[in-house]
Amino acid sequence: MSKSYDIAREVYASYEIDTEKALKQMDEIPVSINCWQLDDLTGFEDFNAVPGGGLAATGAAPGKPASVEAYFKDMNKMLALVPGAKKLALHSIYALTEGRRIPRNRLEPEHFTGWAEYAKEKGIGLDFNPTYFSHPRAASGWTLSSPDASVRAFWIEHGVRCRRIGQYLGSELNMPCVTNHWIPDGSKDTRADTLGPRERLRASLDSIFAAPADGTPNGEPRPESPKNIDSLESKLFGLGCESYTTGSHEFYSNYVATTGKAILCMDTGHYHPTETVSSKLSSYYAFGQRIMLHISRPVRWDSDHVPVMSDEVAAIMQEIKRCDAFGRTFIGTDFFDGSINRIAASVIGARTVKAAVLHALLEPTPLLRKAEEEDNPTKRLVLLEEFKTLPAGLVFAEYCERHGVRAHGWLEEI
Ligand code: RNT
Ligand code: ZN
Repeated sequence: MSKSYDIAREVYASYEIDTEKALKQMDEIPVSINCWQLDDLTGFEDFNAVPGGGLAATGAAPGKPASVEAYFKDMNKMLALVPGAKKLALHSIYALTEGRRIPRNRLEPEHFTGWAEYAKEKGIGLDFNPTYFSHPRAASGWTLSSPDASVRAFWIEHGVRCRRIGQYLGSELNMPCVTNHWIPDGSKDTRADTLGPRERLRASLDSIFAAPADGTPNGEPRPESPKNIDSLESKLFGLGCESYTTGSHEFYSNYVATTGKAILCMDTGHYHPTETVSSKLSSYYAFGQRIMLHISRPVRWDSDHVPVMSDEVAAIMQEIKRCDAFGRTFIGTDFFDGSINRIAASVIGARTVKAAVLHALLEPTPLLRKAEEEDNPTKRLVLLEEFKTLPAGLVFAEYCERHGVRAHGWLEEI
């Protein structure tokens, strides 16, 4: 135990906060790191692929992996530099097929056995994402809400298969896998018909979720702790899709609330610039909802920069803590920046999110509550400001050391 941690422990104790308890809680709050930062969302289907669906990874930093082997080498390095409980969020285009081209509507759990083994070896969990973009069948800009029934059928089958893969990954690792569905559908210019695509999306989702991912026949009791949890990710707009997005926040909020078949995924880059995810959370918790998060950093728009310790990232974690909702919130990252070292980018984003979680766990929330109950907003504000500069960084350094990861100077290892 370092001298600086000892000092931090004393400081927090004077605010009635037990740093040891916070460090223990960290082991139960994994951060799910998006696997696609390492290669600009290229995936293993085609090493020359560029992302579609209005997504763009910009930057020309050297070292982008050009083979599965090179990718895993980078992944090993990245995981070794992020302390503590982790998951990896995979995309279906990262299937391990030994060079065989498997159509997306033919993907099977067996194409992810390699990932399950890898995760077991590393002691981490896995989340999953169907890839409803970067594909000729998505070239029109419409997938699950397409007017073309054969296009919809193709992507419905992809969704069904991805849920089964999620179920497989969750069972193998004995930890729920969140299978997150994001679709790019929308329109560059004003639409006369905004309802049609949404009705089609609703029907497509109903088909995808019709059968339980675990293979339980419909109508039979489901296992109490399903190994696959589906989430639906909304968005405001994408490149080339500025005027209308089928899967809006309101659309998925309603789908989730009325069907109970999935949970909502909120990406911090997917709202109007003055809207915050932190301010939305408790409205979902109040209805017993669970939430999946994509922590990203929008810069003026949904730009997917590397997350930093912004007011909003700190506020999201504080809000989860204040609502006592870490148990029903899945925290993940989503960014892709090719302008800086890609491994370091992943490490920065993941460590930042973890540090924000720890910072929130160390918040002397009961003292704030007390000031509020005493109707003393002056004291509340004094405390809020004081807490911002307590030595959370020293506790995070201790967390890193206990997990065998360098607190400082880790960049030298890349
Ligand atoms: C896109 C969504 C989605 C993707 C990933 C690659 O705007 O944020 O989560 O970034 O699926
Ligand atoms: Zn996202």
